[in-house]
Amino acid sequence: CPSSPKHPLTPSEKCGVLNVTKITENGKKVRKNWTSSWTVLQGSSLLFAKGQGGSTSWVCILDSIPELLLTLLSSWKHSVKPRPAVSYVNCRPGQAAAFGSNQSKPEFTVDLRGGTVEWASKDKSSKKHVIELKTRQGTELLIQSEIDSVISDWYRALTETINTHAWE
Ligand code: I3S
Repeated sequence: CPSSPKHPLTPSEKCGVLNVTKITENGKKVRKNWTSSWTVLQGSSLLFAKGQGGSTSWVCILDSIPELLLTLLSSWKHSVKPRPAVSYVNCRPGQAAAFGSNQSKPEFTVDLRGGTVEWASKDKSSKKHVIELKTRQGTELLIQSEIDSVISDWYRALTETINTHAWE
C-alpha cells in the first residue's frame, strides 16, 4: 500500500482486489456493473483503480497467481467482468504501482466521511459477502469478495475509518 505520513493515526491503510458496483450515483439509481478493481483505502478516501501500466517483476507475478486464479474463477462463476491479468500483477502491495505514482489511476474515489457501511441484504445482491457502502454525496456501492476473511477485514477497516472521520 502507498504510505501515508499525513494520516499516522487512522486505521485506514489497506488495499486489495475487490468486486465492486455502483447502485446509486448522486442519489440516482444506476445499472449494476460488477467489475473487479484494485481498491485502496487511504485516509478517509476509498479509491478504485483503472488500467495500469509500468513494469512487473517475476516475484510480483508469482505472488499474484493464487489471487489471480481465485478472482478469475469467481468472476467466471458470478458473471463479474474480470480485469486483464496485468492489472492484478502490477498492483501488489509493496510494489511501486500505487495511486499517486503514474502507474495506476483511480477510476473513481469515494469520500467515506459521513458515510455508512453495512452488510447488504439479500435483495441488494444474490452474491454472498457483500458490503453496502453509502456516501454522504448520495453514491451507493456494493463491494464483494468471495473470500470471507478478506471482506470481513474490509468491513472492519471501512467501519473504523467512518467512525474515525465521523466529525469531520
Ligand atoms: O439487482 P439485480 O438487477 O438483480 O442485479 C443483477 C443484474 O445487474 C445482472 O445484470 P443484467 O441485468 O444486465 O443481466 C448482473 O449480471 C447480476 O450480477 C446482478 O445481480 P447480483 O445479484 O449479482 O448483484
